[in-house]
Amino acid sequence: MANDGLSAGAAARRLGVAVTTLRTWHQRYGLGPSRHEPGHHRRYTVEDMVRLQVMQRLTAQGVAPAEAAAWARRSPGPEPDATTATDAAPASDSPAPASGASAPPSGSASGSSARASGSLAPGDSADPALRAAAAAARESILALVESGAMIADVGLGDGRAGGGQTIALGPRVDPAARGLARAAMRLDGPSMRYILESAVTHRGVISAWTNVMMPVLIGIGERYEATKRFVEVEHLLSRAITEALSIVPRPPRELAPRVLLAAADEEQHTLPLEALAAALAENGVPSRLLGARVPSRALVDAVDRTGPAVVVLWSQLPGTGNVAQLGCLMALPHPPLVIAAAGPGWPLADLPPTVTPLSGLAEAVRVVSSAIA
Ligand code: B12
Repeated sequence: MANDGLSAGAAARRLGVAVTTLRTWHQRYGLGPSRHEPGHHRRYTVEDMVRLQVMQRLTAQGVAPAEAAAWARRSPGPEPDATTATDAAPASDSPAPASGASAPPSGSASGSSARASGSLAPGDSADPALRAAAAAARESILALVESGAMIADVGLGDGRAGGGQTIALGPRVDPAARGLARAAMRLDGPSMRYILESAVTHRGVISAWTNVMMPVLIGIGERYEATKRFVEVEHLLSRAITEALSIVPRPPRELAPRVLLAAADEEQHTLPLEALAAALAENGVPSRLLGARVPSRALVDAVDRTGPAVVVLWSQLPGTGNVAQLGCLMALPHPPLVIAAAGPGWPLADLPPTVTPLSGLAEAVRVVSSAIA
């Protein structure tokens, strides 16, 4: 950005929003261009652009515009003289935005800024001051959203947005889960992925699954049950969760998987197994995930061919928790060391004593990891 700032049109293009949106943000929320020279239109400075990016990011996440604007106005900006006070070309050593009260703990957002979407001007390498400011703003936002502080502070817990199309979540649910639920109801895939990937990256799989993914899945399940609607939300959310869990780096190829994960015959629910595979990977434990609806014959063949020490069979629905399928594994000449029945579909009272019931993700990671240790 030239030192004299950007016109409204140029600012809008950089942000990827309409000029009318910028005008609205200016008139209603005071996020206007601050550089003014007599006889010329006002221009957007670097600080203005950083604020606009905060505004854009937060509104995309479902934060009400007035609340997003309040955050944007408080967002850290470059030192005042970095861009506006001198006529010298913006130097690459222009100060990065000062750490304000809302600055993230240092290093808390590292590693995921590359994935954070909504950058100010992707590829705009000619503008170091703006790039530095934007990067710092992104880090701040990421850390705040991730910590839940931002969404909590702006009072997202009231379920107002979305015209009543909300997913009911408990009163003490994690703020990131609220953001996810809102994004899900808006069918806003990019925001869902942003929230989910942030959670997985910064909190780890078990916490992301338990505190962010599960409440929203359970909420959308209840919503579906009550209305027989929102299948599209459930599908997009499932997809986003699958994608977010897949970003966890898998252990090196040389480490042969000794854990087999499969959904029971006719069982289409696989997300808990995907969470288990990702959480195991985080612990350095590789696994083979066969996926949905694995018939007994296929399961037995896979065990025969790969000789796993642990098999985890998932049943979500009572109709798929068929103990006979576990029996097929137990009857093998070389049965796996641990045969685990996971999920609410299994009739716990009828499980053979040699089958290990698993009731939670953290427990499953512990049992599986220690079985192959
Ligand atoms: C996503 C989803 C789908 C997706 C699955 C996508 C995928 N890739 O997995 C799709 C669209 C395919 C789907 C299909 C169907 N679904 Co569905 N689905 C869900 C939803 C929203 C989440 C499922 C999930 O991942 N649950 C896991 C966690 C989030 O929930 P949980 O099981 O209650 O968690 C408990 C335990 O499992 C345990 N736990 C949690 N995580 C982990 C992890 C491990 C490793 C372990 C050991 C334990 C554990 O802790 C929790 C506390 O006890 C649920 C809602 C729900 N409450 O589960 C409905 C739900 C399971 N589905 C339901 C239904 C009815 C169906 C369909 C029959 C719909 C239809 N008409 O076609 C089909 C079933 C097809 C089939 N034969 O399997 C009902 C089941 C009702 C019932 N009990 O019979 C539910 C409960 C929704 C509802 N409230 O009505 N579904």
